Amino acid sequence: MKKSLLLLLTVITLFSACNQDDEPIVQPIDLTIQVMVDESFGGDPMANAEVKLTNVTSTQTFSAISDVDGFVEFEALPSGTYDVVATRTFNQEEFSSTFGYSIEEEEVVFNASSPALVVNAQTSMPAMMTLEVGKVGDLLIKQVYFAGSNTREGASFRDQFIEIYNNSNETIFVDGLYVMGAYGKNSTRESDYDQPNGQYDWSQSVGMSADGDPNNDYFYTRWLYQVPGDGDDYPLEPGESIVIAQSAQNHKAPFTDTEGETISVQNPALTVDLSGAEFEVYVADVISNPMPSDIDNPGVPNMIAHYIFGRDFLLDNPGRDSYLIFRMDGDINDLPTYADPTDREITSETDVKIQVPKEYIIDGVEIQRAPTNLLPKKLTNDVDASYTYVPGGSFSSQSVIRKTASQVGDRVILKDTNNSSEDFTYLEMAAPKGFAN
Ligand SMILES: [Ca+2]
Ligand SMILES: [Ca+2]
Repeated sequence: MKKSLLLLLTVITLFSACNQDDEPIVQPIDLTIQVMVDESFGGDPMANAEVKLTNVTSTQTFSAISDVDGFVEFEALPSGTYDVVATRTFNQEEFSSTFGYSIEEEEVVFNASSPALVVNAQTSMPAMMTLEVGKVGDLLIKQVYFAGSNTREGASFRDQFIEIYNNSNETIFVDGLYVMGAYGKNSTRESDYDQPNGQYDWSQSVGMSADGDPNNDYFYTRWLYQVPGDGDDYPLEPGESIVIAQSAQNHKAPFTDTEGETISVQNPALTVDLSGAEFEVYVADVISNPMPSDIDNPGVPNMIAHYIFGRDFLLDNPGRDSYLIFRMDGDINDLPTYADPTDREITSETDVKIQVPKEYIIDGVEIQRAPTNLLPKKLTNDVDASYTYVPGGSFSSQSVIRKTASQVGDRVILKDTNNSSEDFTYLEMAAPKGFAN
């Protein structure tokens, strides 16, 4: 018995030796890999990542799933060179519950690869893999200060601003971004030109020739401005924002208006310092009767005006505007324009609105005056399922602001479920670059 076992072992040894030819003897190695996520998503260990190893010589494969600390272990792995691939796939629901913002894609796949990992006794453990992903998320409307501040003690409505935030994981150039107030019916009075929801029925607009549904596939301009730049002038890092001011002045301190008068406030605590705004609207060079407070701060680039409402960048201070940001290739002036459907006789004097395709929209927020005083919605439910408002109303110094969903590393991720009653709250005192929580 003993003899035959010995013989068998000898045979195996000989067989192995022959089979291995001149290759070195392979030692089994216990390999530990830790899977991390990219810094833009916090740089933390990533659980539930699939790690797949392929031996580049034998093509033998091994795979395992990372634990809560991002670790995977492969026991008694033949030493050699391996192609290592790690992936972590999130569906929409899992992504938004993990990171706090919704995605348009069906799923997001994070990847890491190490095409030639040498696994032997000298391999340092754990071997690190960092999962990366393409751009996830986009620009968001973060804060809208439409209410303005007390007309006697504050700055009235000249201190209004909009803040736009990079909620993605990559730098975005804001050059060319359009910022728009959506036009719509601001009364509940019925007319022959309404949709069932009370909003204008644009299909009845004189000369309407749009492809698709004029009411649900397009928005119409109440005002429209565009960030200047050639495409590479205004980079915005993840977690950073731009403030677009009506007038980029420190509204807390006295300043001189275009008529040489001093503008000052009795109670600086009611208003905001917009002298550090990234952009401002200046229309005094295009319209004949600008607000006296429409001053050009030479240190702050001016927005390009495409469609002006009123005498400056006037946001409806009771809260009857809704706001959109979008991008488009080509010339905005090539888009068709239509009068609102109650306007039945079109002349050269008719105020026609630019028709903006919904497919261009990046983000939108519907504003109302109060839950007890609702107007027909201007935005479609897929852009904003509900609305937000400031409880203090006009001249209250309050702003609507997006809630913070999560923080990964230094990057604050804002909540975005395309439902502003969920995504927004308000600040008692508007705060450029501030956060809600
Ligand atoms: Ca201005
Ligand atoms: Ca300026």
